[in-house]
Amino acid sequence: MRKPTEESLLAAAKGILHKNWTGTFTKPAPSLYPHQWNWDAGFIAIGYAHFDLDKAEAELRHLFRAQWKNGMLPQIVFGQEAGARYFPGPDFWQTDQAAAAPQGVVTSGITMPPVHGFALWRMYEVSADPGRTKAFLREMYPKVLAFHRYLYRHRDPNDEALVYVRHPWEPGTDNSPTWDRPLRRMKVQKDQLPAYQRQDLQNPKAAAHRPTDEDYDRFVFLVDLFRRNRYEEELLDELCPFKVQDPLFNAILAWSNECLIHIGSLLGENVEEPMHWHEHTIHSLNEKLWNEAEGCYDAYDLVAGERLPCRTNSGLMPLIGEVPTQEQAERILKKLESRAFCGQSPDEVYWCPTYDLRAADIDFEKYWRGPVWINMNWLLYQGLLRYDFDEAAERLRNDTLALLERYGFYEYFDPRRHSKTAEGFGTGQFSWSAALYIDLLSR
Ligand code: 9WN
Repeated sequence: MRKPTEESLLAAAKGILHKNWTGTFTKPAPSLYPHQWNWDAGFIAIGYAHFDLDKAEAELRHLFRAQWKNGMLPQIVFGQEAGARYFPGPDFWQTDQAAAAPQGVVTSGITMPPVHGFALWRMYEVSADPGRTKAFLREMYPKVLAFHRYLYRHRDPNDEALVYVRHPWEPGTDNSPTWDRPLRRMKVQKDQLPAYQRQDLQNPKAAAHRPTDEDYDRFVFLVDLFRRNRYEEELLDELCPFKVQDPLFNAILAWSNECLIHIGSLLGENVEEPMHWHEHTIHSLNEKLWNEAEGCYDAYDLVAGERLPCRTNSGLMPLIGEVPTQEQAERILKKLESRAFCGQSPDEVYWCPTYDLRAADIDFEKYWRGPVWINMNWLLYQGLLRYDFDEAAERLRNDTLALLERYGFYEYFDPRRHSKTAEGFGTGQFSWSAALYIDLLSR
């Protein structure tokens, strides 16, 4: 039985998705993010699958219609909304220069985490009409395979089955402290940067928490490098000064590989290819990124050839793909239950802060540098369930629902439970917060 507050929040969550629906896709939020974003679309489709299969399918169809000829699935698919303001827009990306760009649709020129395999499988699990959803899986399966193929072909130069991100927008955790070191290493001369104007500072509730101008200079520097090289994969691989193997991105890949195996098997396909990826990615995550002293996974900087100690909750995420052994998973649980993510007392914070609470530069309000994000909680929850860490999973679910009940469907949240100034931050009416609430409530 749902509580009355849950019933009304459920209605509000559906209302947000309805409001952000443009007729062809769902915006992440009413004005800050006026186009379609890649991993948002996956989370949003999971929410819709509970009550509107038409929209769940339309969401992913719209995204995959923008897939590049080389399989790359873009971070942003630009919509046509009048007055939509976002930087960088199509004029800045200039992806029409790219031989691999699709016709008739305008996109950015980088990618995002491959959530679509598990999003499709979750859609199938909750679908009220499995026959219909199976037909949809048949339509999407080759497209998702093509995307994974792109990642293994173009983002894994050492054949490790660990793929790299080439821009902090690719892992989705744009402002994570894990990127500080590789970003600072990049020499960017302001007078050689193209002129640009940020649009993300106009939202008063988000402005103070967004990445700094120095970070944006680096974000822009990278995009400029990509467009000057017409998005040619070999050139970008050679020239890009930011190439990081992220445990979150690779954990998502591992889980989606596994779901591709489920989907392919359901459809009677030969699943050797995803099986091969699956095995190798899991092996390499453990061989290369596991940090035995810390009990979590690190990132790896391919340009500097060094490990990037990961103090964010991305380092716990390989749980989702059942990457760690039982013993490693128990170390991860211990980490989650330690001061790193709990603070001094068990009820000090809502789980799960994105950054180690003991870090000198933790910031409870800044974008990806401390606040709780609902998609990260949703992922971690799946991971805990996989290892039967039921108590921790239940706490994480309760904390997530409590945050949404207390503050509404914001983009991210101050984790401090007893702070009088704590709030929900970023944009309100955030689609994936609403969509994943719907999914979490159904458990
Ligand atoms: C850049 C849309 C996206 C999310 C990302 C989140 C934020 C964009 C931005 O918004 O990133 O992609 O302008 O900061 O960090 O995870 O997909 O919701």
